[in-house]
Amino acid sequence: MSVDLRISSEVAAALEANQPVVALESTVITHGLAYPGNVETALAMEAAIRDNHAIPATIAVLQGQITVGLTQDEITYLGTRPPNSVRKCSRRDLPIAVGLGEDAATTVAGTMIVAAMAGIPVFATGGIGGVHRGQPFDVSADLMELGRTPVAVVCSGAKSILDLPLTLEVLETQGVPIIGLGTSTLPAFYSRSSGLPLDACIETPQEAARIIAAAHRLQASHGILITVPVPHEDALAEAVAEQAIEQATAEAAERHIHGKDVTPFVLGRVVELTDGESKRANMALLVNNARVAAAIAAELTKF
Ligand code: PSU
Ligand code: MN
Repeated sequence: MSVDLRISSEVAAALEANQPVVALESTVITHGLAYPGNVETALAMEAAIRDNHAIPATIAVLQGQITVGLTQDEITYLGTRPPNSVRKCSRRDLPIAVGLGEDAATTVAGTMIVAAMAGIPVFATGGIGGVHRGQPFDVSADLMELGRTPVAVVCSGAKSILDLPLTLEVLETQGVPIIGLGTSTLPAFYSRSSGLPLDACIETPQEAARIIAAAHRLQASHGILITVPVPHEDALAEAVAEQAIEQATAEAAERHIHGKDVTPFVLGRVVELTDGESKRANMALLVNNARVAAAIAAELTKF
């Protein structure tokens, strides 16, 4: 195994014994949510996984060392770094962070690469990257990673501020099955449905495990997207979420905010415009997805 990979003894022992493990990303800690909600949510996701009889493996690069299974102190360390001081680490960033000995937070793409290296088949997060609205050539590397790395990603769809129909088109081209667990339409992150159709609708974690196991038998080289809607009690009405996103996006354009500053600005404004409801939905869906991923990982160990 790669000398650059440090797997915690707890995660290594669980993998060795074919016990369920769930990978977690770290960009949501450094770039997705603000302190202290980021650390609270990351620890709540780990607790939800343990409550469901699986072992959490939060992944990041710490001083150039790819680490699988961060400690609570390491999660708190990442969650309290000043904004923009930790590299957001997708596929192209991994050699830079490792080679230069940096701290870096792995995105969905970065986390999938490391999870596959470590032999962890199930990964839970909030939303994947995708195709940006009005900028069809700004396509997240997450979509290409899903097309080339065999990890199942449990999420609530793509970041809501993206172009969801175009995101689905790219995933189709990449050969990624998109499954709804308890839904027949693609979840819209803060709200439960985008109205867009999926490739399959299933009702149980056991069915998800059957699909993942079949992909393994087929030696599929691609990932699988398992989408789970935000819990009913924390969901925003679709019109409310959409109105806030549109207003925040328009304000970003008026203020000439662009590039990597757009997402933090828009997400922050959406929290203000929804009186914190979007933040509550975001945190709730992350913890719920962790819980569901633990159940899927447990079912998968039976194959
Ligand atoms: N979705 C969110 N918050 C986030 C992300 C997604 O609601 O912080 C992060 C994930 O780590 C995802 C990344 O992989 O953003 C995608 O970034 P980009 O579009 O730059 O590839
Ligand atoms: Mn992007």
